[in-house]
Amino acid sequence: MEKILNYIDGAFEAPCSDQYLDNYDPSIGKVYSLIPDSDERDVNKAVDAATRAFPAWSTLPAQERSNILQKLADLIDRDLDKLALAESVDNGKPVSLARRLDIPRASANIRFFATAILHTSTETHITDAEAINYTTHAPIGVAGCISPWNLPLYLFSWKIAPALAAGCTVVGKPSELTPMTAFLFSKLCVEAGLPKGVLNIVHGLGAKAGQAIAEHPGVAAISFTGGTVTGKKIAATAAPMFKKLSLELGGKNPNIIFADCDFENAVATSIQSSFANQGEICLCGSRIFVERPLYEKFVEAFVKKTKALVLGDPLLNETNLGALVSAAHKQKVMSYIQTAKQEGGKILTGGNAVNPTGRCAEGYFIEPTIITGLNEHCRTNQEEIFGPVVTIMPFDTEAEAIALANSTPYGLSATLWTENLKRAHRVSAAVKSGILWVNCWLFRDLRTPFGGMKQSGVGREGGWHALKFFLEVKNICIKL
Ligand code: TXE
Repeated sequence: MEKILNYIDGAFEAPCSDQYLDNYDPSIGKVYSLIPDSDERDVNKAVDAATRAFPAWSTLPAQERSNILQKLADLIDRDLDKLALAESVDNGKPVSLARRLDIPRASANIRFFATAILHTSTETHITDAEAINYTTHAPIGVAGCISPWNLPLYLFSWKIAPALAAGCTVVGKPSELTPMTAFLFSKLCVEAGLPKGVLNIVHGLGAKAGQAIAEHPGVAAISFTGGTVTGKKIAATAAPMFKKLSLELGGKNPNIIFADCDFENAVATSIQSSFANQGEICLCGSRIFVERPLYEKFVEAFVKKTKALVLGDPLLNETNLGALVSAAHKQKVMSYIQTAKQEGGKILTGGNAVNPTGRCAEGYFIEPTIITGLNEHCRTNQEEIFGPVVTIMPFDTEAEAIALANSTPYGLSATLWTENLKRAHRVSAAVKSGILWVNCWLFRDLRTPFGGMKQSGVGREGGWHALKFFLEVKNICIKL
């Protein structure tokens, strides 16, 4: 069985413990590879390597850093099919989605930051005729990048690309549920000529390897994407050490549909925003609010389209929904469907675990599920389910829609459907979320800020926000 290895100081290594964890293919429910069960000894080695590599990498001319990173992006493109297949097998997502979204976005992220550093500028402030101030931005040091399982290579690249481009060296930890594409990526780093120690990848459990990264005094900044509970733990560890922190956490995003919307577009896109990647995207709109005059019509069309979605083998091109990432996660999502029923919810379609016939009979599949009849305060509408489950609720006024949208502790993203421009501006201003999409969903311009309010996180990624996170700002004042 294939053994994944840590990538430390440019070499591939077994974990110090010599222990491995099982890695499951969730579409068949079987172990197919082994993951290093790394601990603080491996993290110490990785931080040492990153510390040694920092002086040379951080002072390498931007053009040379850019060339190496662009080579890496080219290699990802070259290996698109191989990486997409690996992502699908590791995560359970449809291979067509990985080929269309995950892998191309990973190379796009790297290319974006590799070229962004060629176009930077700094501020200068002239204080009357007395002094001149100029501001420098220097890489902060060794960065810890901890990423989740839902968009494995995509979100890993979203963190390491700005860190490496900024001149930091990195200790990265992909999720223990989906380590494969980061492992394949580490091989591409060698091929691209990334100097040893610049990027180190330690595989293993969050509470062990991840926690050791958060605790290590040699790590100056932590960029994390994952659950809110984990984010709190990392903040509790890293904040008293005054580490710089960027936390991209969970969401319970509203999808607000006004009666004057472009109906066909709203329905079709809501299918995507509800069920893409089995609903395992932090930006999915899991609470759908529909203005009452449109409510019945929307529900009917939305249920019909949902029933037409193809659930099953992620390796087949016609599949729309694959497997959930793990048996434990499937259990968690099913328990929320149970909770919804206990809370008085009505299941309009779905609600069941599925065992497809053939190859995937033991996989972790759940039908796309639509629930109505719940109020905004119940657990189903307050807690992040992170699966193919949405609720639909009617509303009567714009003020009510805003109140419903803002009724959770989260504030990551929101979607709004209306043809009324003034209303679009008003509602966008009033909804408390870091990202607002009007008449679209997941439309991303990599230059724009990305991140959440309230319990959805601290800080922003994307564009200059991401680069600046990995840079330390210094002002130099010279008296004239
Ligand atoms: O995430 P975790 P999990 C949400 C979603 C999901 C829940 C839990 O609701 O059901 O989070 O998922 C590492 N110190 N999202 O358990 O645990 C871990 O190894 C340092 C939302 O997979 O937060 C992994 O690499 N690191 C989300 C990463 O943190 C630790 C995407 C994320 O794992 C650690 C995924 C610790 N103490 C899940 N504990 C989004 N918003 O995109 C764990 N880790």
